[in-house]
Amino acid sequence: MNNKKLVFSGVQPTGNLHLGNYLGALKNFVSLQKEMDCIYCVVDLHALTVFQKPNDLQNNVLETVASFVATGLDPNKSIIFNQSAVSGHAELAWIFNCVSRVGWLNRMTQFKDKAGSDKEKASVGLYIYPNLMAADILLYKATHVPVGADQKQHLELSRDIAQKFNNDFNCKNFFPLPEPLISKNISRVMSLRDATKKMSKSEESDYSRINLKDSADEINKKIKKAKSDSSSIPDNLKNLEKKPEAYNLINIYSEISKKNLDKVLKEMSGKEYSFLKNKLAEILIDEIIPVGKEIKKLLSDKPYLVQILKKGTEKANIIAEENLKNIREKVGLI
Ligand code: AQP
Repeated sequence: MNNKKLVFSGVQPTGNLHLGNYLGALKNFVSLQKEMDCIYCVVDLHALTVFQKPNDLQNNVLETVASFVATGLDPNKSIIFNQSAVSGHAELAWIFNCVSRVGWLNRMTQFKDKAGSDKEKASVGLYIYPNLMAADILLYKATHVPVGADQKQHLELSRDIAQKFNNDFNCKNFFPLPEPLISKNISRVMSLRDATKKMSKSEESDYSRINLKDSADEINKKIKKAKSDSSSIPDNLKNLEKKPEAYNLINIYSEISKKNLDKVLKEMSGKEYSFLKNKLAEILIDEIIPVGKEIKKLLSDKPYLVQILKKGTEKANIIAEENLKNIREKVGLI
């Protein structure tokens, strides 16, 4: 077996990227680029699982590429492309639809969350989305997948599919079992309005998230309005954990300021939440505003972004076609 480490991850072009995508995924992508070969994909086929207006989808694909580059991904080092441009993703997803089991998909909590109370009305695509995600990763035989904690279950399913394929077609170690790379400090950034839910692009209220393109004024307002607590900041983690909204804000502060939680609690204990919010807004503005400016600058040169996708697609296709040739052979397709 080829033991070379290869990173693959994807981001859906479903709207403005936010602080959750930034801390849970993009920052990780950038640091991995220094150590390993990386493939980063704008997963437009995944976006279709929930209806997208065609024009919005096109703009969001380019905006996602701009966000990748603005946060530090280098298109000359990493392969950056959009999923639909490499048809192998859809082909392998079909093969995996036939390997994966209904019982496995029935356990996926994200489908339950996204489909809501009326599952009958959800698209079939939304239900089988994790099989396509397995195809995205395994088409390149990727070994490591940086994701937020919300994707851990889907990644476990990718491992199950890889394992079953290797067993069914009697080809031990053909597909690697991909490992999740989940940020240790902040794996899940929660909504600023309801800390039981993750920060998300599709959440109705814009006040629930900090978008990478927000102005300093918007960041200030959103942090000031973020749900917190009327008592003062506790001096220990155990008490903080009982207050999920406050915990989320402190966690974000800790991650951006690069101070561990104990240190932050020492600095903040006994103070009002307004003190934390002022400090948090300040460091978020310092961190996010330059990224937002760069995204806007890149978006003013769409041909450059299209060119990044074109070059990335060419590179991705070469690896995909080579692997697909072997996959078709294993399965018995002529
Ligand atoms: N709140 C979050 N905290 C930490 N990581 C997160 N990610 C997403 N939200 C958070 C990580 O970002 C990467 C890209 O995610 P995605 O955009 O492809 O899909 P998603 O997880 O479904 O993100 P959203 O914002 O919730 O999008 P919508 O609303 O369109 O479904 C992934 O690695 C994810 O873990």
